[in-house]
Amino acid sequence: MNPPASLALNLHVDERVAEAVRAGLASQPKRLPPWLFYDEAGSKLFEAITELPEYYLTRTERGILAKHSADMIAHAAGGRQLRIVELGAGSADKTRLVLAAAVERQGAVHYEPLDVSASALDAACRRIECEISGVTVMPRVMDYTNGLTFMPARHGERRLVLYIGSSIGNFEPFEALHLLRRVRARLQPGDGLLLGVDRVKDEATLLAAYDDAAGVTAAFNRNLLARLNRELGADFNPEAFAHRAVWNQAKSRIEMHLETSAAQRVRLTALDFDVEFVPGETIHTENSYKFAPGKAEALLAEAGFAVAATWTDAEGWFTVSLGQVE
Ligand code: AVJ
Repeated sequence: MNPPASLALNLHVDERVAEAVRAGLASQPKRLPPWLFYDEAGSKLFEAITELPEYYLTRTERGILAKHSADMIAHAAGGRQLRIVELGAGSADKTRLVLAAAVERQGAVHYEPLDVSASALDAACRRIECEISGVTVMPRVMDYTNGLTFMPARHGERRLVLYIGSSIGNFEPFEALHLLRRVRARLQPGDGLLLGVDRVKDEATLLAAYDDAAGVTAAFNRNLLARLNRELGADFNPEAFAHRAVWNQAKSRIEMHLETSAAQRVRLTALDFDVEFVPGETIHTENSYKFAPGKAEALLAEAGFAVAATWTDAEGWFTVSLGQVE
């Protein structure tokens, strides 16, 4: 038997990546899952996106948290000590506002960030422990879309789960509901979930946020192909693919695609797999669902939460809702 191509290439292939790429590029239309964006280069590009003038999401949510985190914490705590868990913590930049409000109210707080990226968690922990005294960080590397566990809460404590940043927008509505139900199943009466979602707004604003003038989002999208070159020994020419952002009105979502103008054949050596493209063919790389007023609250209710409050910005562009277990 021949040794696997990955050995000859001296690549350490992540089976989860290999499986997702094989399935996605064999389907029609072709697709790749958005979690593949976040290798080291992709995570850096995403951080750059959050600072773009067109990408209103991060600064709008930060504004809501800056203004209302004390109120959010008071609602969630209801006179008890809070323990905070965060799903997909990433750089945990906006989380610091919530943690500072919790420390302000109760003196000290346990913070349990969960993320698939160990390097992102590491950096976030160091920053938080250095910058906010009173926060004890207990990071755990976890893919919360597969299984979800929390540290046991102490008697009399309440748990607050943070799921902010519009991360839920990457999921199909039924997947989002299942995820929130799984979170709900882990919680006790009194516990809460703080959910940040992006709202439907005028198409031009939405499109600009996913197709910025500086081309950072285009680079973020194409980095996916560069990642396959690096990790799977593929020979994509990322520049041969155009970045496309589309507003799908019927499904209330922004879609990102990569589109090739010319026919080509790409080899993924580590997978021993060839992929053919016809002119104009696309790879669907992301959905980012946008919520109509009341939709986030309806989703929380369907997942078994009582909606305690929703906070928004002056323009109603982004919302943060608190769901509680009764
Ligand atoms: C991290 C999923 C919230 O959908 O806005 C940013 C990712 N994609 N620009 C989003 C993203 C293109 C982002 N989320």
